[in-house]
Amino acid sequence: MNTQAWDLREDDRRPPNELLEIVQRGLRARPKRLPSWLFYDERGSRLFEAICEQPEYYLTRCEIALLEAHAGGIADALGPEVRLVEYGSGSAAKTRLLLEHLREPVAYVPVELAAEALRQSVQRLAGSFPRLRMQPLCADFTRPLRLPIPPRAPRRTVLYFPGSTIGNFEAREAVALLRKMRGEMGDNGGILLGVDLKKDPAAIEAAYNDAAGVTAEFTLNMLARLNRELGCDFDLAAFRHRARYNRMAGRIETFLVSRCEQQVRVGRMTARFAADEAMLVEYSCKYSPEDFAALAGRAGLAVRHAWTDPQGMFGVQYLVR
Ligand code: AVJ
Repeated sequence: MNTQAWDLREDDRRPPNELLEIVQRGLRARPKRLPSWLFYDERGSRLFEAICEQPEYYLTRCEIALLEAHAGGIADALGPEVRLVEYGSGSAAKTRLLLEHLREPVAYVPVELAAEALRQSVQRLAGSFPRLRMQPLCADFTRPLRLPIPPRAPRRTVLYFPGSTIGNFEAREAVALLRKMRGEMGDNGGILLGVDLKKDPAAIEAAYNDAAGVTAEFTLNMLARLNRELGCDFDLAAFRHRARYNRMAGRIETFLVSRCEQQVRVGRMTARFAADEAMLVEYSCKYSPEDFAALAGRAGLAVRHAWTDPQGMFGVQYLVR
């Protein structure tokens, strides 16, 4: 086991007063909404890992099945001597499958805000791929990245964005993010991206309402985080998780619903909630392969290859200029 203490590059982690401003702005909005990246403190990252193991949450299992079925073809599409930059790498469990098939990858750059998850994932991967240069970047992938200088010139830079995290962004934001990625990958680079596909709404809704209540705990953890980091006084027992599939919009919409009329202190601000008031905390957009190709087109990207898992639940697309 590699015990090197990875020197994480901390790009631009948000200072606490910026966090407070973001939260206050969200609570002043009508309807109230908070950004979904707030889920991923250390506990939130662990709860997300637990979500991935719930029987209803098909996304992770299907994406893994897809990689198991198509990793060779994906590696052929990407070509040799790739520098792989992973957006929101988390525990990077899927990355292993991909790295095992890539031919002579030059460097792996996981980009992740949760510092501890980043450190652990790199340590685990370094044990299995001793010759691969690990260059972890502790940063927010929605901001311009200062990518480290690769150990040797890669044939191409491929941005890996698995897990359907792109689904957390509304169409306009998703296009803006894809455009930013298009710049970072360079002329001959590409983006390998996972998207959750449209399917039976009941199956989608079940995935975000697991019977064990792990997703509900994950959603409520956002409030615990705000209490801890900003000194707010959210009463977690006074809110509940609600996730519904909006068929028109093709997305899961997750809310924290106030169980009663109440007020909460957020810095110097007092946020008032009516009974049953719903605060939006996450979108998880679902696409058909054609929908997603059209979205990518708006960012100046074309689908070079597309794969789906054997059950047709989840898609992976390789996008190029
Ligand atoms: C990590 C963003 C892909 O939207 O499915 C899981 C997060 N939220 N259950 C998703 C999540 C509730 C997940 N992504």
